[in-house]
Amino acid sequence: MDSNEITFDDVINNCRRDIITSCPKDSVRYGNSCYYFSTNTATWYDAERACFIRGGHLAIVESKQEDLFLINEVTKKKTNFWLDGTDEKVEGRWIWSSIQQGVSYTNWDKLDGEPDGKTGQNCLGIYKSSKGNYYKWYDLKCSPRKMNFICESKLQLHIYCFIQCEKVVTLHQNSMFSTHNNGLCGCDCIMCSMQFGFLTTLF
Ligand SMILES: [Ca+2]
Ligand SMILES: [Ca+2]
Repeated sequence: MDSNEITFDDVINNCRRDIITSCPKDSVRYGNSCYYFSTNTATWYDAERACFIRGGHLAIVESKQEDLFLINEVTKKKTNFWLDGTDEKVEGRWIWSSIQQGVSYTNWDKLDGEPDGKTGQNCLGIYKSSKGNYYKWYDLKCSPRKMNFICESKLQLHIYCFIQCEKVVTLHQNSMFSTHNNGLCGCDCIMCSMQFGFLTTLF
């Protein structure tokens, strides 16, 4: 590598930088994820697609804490929501569809005998119990049933780096970095933005 090239480490270690974490305005943060509670309803399949288009996936629930957070939000919204779980491929073997991994933590409404749908109900939702005024996990018919849905995406991590003008700036061969004239000091300055652990946005 040319010694004049700027590496990612150079930028992180030597530049003035601002690190900002954020969720989209219509999402709620919990831990390192952003959760979007849809205002429209869709079949499980369409919900899965809608979340993918948003840059995420239907919500994956990996801990009791995360479940409590989601159920608390769902209870406030007083409606049912799809999650990412499915046992469509192998009846009774629940997996998180977007990562193709087994469901370990569960919160079925045991009082209502869930999951009870056998091959007729293969999609997972947080659903209002028929046994009381609370929400728990139900297996449900994926389609044509339409419900609201929860999308989950990674917390957006933006690292804005500013290389001072006196620094020698050259382009990295793979174009990870770009230079531009800031119009003020008449020399090349660089600003990069890091999202999801990868440099994606150049200014
Ligand atoms: Ca099933
Ligand atoms: Ca069921």
